[in-house]
This record gives sequence, structure tokens and C-alpha cells, in this order.
Amino acid sequence: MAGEPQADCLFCKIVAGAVPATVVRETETTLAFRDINPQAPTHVLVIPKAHHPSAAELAAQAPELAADVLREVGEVAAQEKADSYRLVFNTGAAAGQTVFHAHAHVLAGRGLEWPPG
Ligand code: IU
Repeated sequence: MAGEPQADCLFCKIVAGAVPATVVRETETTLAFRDINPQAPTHVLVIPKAHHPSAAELAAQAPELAADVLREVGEVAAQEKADSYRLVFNTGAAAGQTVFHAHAHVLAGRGLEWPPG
């Protein structure tokens, strides 16, 4: 069932407190924590607590929750004092998605080139 915790999902385990993470913000429906392998001085992941495999599925299955995630992206950027930042949703293995629980990467604190690699 959409949104239910998945036993084999790393981010569901972080939500449950079974895997450690450096949490920077938490709401009733979302969690934001520092990426364990940061690609910029600020590299925070914002996730819905409920399990949805990708950003597109999250938006289709739970649009209000998708909006919660996007709102939290803005709050994280403000907390990190990031005027400019890159927001990335890797979607699909070929695009670099390794954890199939929707997550927004918030990257800031250095120059960011376009197009990305
Ligand atoms: P991706 O877009 O699915 O590749 O992003 C997954 C991210 O999860 C990746 O940047 C990892 O460094 C990050 N991560 C983490 O923050 N904590 C962990 O325990 C593990 C991965 I494993």
C-alpha cells in the first residue's frame, strides 16, 4: 500500500530511528538530514516520512505531502542561509537514484555548474 513503511528501505529505517542521521529539521510529515556523503558544503536530504519510491510517485499518490517536502526545502535553505541552491530529485537508477524512497537533495555553499554531470 502506498505510503506504508518498507522493511528494506534505508530512509524508512532513518525515519524509524533504526539508522542514525544528522537531522536538521523535522515536521509531522517530513524529515531533513545531512547527506552522509556530502557533495557541497550544504547537502541536506528532505524526505517524506511515508514511503513513496520516487518524487513523481509521491506527487501522484500524495500531492499534499509532496508540497510539504517542497515547503521544507525552502525552510532548510533559509536555515542554512543559502540564497541560491540546487534542488535535485534523482529519479531512476540511470539518473543516479540509489535509495528508492523519494528525497530532495538540497545543495548549496559552492558554485554549481550547469549542465550537471
Ligand atoms: P540518491 O539520489 O538515491 O543517489 O541519493 C541517496 C543519498 O543517500 C546519497 O547521496 C547518499 O550519500 C545518501 N545516504 C545517506 O545520507 N545516509 C545513508 O545512510 C546512506 C546514503 I547508505
